[in-house]
Amino acid sequence: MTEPAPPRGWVRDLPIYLLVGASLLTALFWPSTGVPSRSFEMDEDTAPHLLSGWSEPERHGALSFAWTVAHEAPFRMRFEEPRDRVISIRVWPVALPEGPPQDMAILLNDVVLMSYVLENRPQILSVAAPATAFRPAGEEDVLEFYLGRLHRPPGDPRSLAVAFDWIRVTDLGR
Ligand SMILES: [Ca+2]
Repeated sequence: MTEPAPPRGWVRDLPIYLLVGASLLTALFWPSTGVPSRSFEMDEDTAPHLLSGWSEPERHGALSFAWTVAHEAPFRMRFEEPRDRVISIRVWPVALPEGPPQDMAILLNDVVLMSYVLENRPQILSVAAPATAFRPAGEEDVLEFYLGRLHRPPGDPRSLAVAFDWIRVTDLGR
């Protein structure tokens, strides 16, 4: 008698389980143990990465951030090679009038990585980005944020969705 073969779906999905597990571990222990390979502080240096749908980076004391001001806000990056990575962001939504909370989806090169319902406070979100979602070496990768609601606060001519304090990308492996 031979052992029954494990379910094929389980085998097929194993890399995903491992990636998600590594992502959660990274989220739990970073920044105490991990070092992001790329860090975008959403300041003047980040401005060239902001495509449409972003405000100019601004500062409040030592804090630098940029608002998303459209339902779609693409952010361009370039890496030396595709790899499994974890993308982390620190964000907070604009204070919304009555209605549903802000929701946001994160896409990498048109692949949906995750959808979120945001809380009304600063929060750090981490998502696994598999190597297969990245473009070949040297080509531009587009990280895109879809924002559910825009709101124009009193005294501000802009319609705002979500403010970004930083975007950090951590390499996991090949
Ligand atoms: Ca910042």
